[in-house]
Amino acid sequence: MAPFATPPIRPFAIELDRSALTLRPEGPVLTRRLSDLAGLFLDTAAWRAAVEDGDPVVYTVSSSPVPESPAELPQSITTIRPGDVGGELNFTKGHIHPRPEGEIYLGLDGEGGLLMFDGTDHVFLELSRDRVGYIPPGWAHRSINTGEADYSFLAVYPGGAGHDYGWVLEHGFGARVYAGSAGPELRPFGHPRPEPAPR
Ligand code: M6P
Ligand code: ZN
Repeated sequence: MAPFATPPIRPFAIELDRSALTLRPEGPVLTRRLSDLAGLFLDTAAWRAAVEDGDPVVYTVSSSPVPESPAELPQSITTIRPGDVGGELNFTKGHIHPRPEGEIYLGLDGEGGLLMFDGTDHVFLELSRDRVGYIPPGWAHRSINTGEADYSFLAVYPGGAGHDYGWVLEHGFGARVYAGSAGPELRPFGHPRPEPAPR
């Protein structure tokens, strides 16, 4: 048998609860509020005002118990609440994998999409229910709720890939997604970076 950094876990079934949008058995659950997304929305004044006005939950990530260890394939369901900050639609922080490895997303419920950026090019994929998005190695990825209800998707990713959030603060995503009168509008960069958030 191949050597493992941590002992591999035993085979088991995971149930995807389509109504609760959770995985069972459940592992860690992460909740990210607006204050956790400092420095990411372009309109810093609108972001600060919304943080002071209740600091709403923007998204939750419900994982199975498969650990984030090399050679494992953890999964999670992310649910992003609808809304915007200064017109910019709610999103996940977004990250790039320090170890360049791919990832798979499956749209489960609601309307949303996947924005990817390799430092030069950006790609936006609409990813509603039953569409699979492929994130190649070397592409930063962020999900966006473009609808008026919760948006949920399943992610399956290499457990040793890691999450680099600093790269996103430094490089952005090449585009931002806004609520437009005729639906979501992708606005390519050219925008200044937001002011640094206060500590
Ligand atoms: C998906 C996966 C996770 C990620 C989560 C939230 O479920 O890509 O690895 O943690 O989305 O995204 P972020 O880490 O960018 O906040
Ligand atoms: Zn990832």
